[in-house]
Amino acid sequence: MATKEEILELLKDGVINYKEDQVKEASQASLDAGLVPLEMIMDGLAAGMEVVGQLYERHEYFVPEVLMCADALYAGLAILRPHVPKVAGGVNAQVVIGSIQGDVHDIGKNLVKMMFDVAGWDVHDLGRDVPLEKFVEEQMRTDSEVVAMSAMMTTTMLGMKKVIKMIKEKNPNVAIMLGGAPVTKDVANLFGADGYAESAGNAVAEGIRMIARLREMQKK
Ligand code: B12
Repeated sequence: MATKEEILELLKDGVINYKEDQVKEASQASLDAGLVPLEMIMDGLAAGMEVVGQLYERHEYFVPEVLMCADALYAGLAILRPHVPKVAGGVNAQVVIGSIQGDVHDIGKNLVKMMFDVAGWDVHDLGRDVPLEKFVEEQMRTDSEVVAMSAMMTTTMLGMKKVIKMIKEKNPNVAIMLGGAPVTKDVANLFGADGYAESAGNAVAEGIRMIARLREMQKK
């Protein structure tokens, strides 16, 4: 039987070289071997996508290759995701999440969504290329305390500032969190957001911190 390291390598290599069947087989093998699915997703699939990003930046890969890599990643995610256990005693909270208008990048957003989901949050996923007003409408419809937006392009991230303004005008008691490669803590502050996390791994902790602050402020 393959070791954990070998399976992680197969997942990573499968994403990098868009070998969808290899990713599917390695994903199933990791489940059969009782390995931790979240670790397979983060250290295998997402780690592979990070390398794809570097290849794209070095102009060794172009959009068609990257799309095939994304397909391979999603094939693995479909197998592993249902096996990521929910965290016991999660917070009772709702989050609206989506990739901002003009932005079709959704891999990072989907990983963040998964983390909120397994942490027991009610997640309202708007998908990708989400019109700015849709974030406002969905927040109001669901009365969610948190809105999380993802942007992967310097051009699209400007839309997040507009959404923050629109939401805060309608309802100041909403905590807004930003993320995505071009977004930094400084950018998030500048846009008037309440929170920022650089990876899916710390998004939930940031969400909980924001909710605690919000509830504290409401008591005053
Ligand atoms: C995959 C990819 C694509 C795929 C997207 C597939 C999909 N379904 O997502 C495809 C091929 C479709 C694509 C298209 C394009 N892409 Co592209 N793409 C990438 C690439 C290679 C990887 C992104 C990725 O998935 N990374 C892996 C995930 C796991 O990481 P992540 O997204 O950063 O997410 C993590 C964190 O950022 C964070 N996070 C993300 N969102 C959120 C949200 C919240 C709330 C929080 C808390 C955290 C958080 O947590 C995540 C997990 O830890 C990047 C290069 C790169 N280095 O990032 C370029 C990149 C983002 N693309 C780029 C460009 C320019 C394009 C195109 C315009 C190319 C073209 N000429 O057509 C189009 C744009 C289409 C559009 N309108 O959106 C540029 C953007 C440049 C910029 N700064 O503006 C990049 C940076 C490449 C480059 N260096 O030029 N792309």
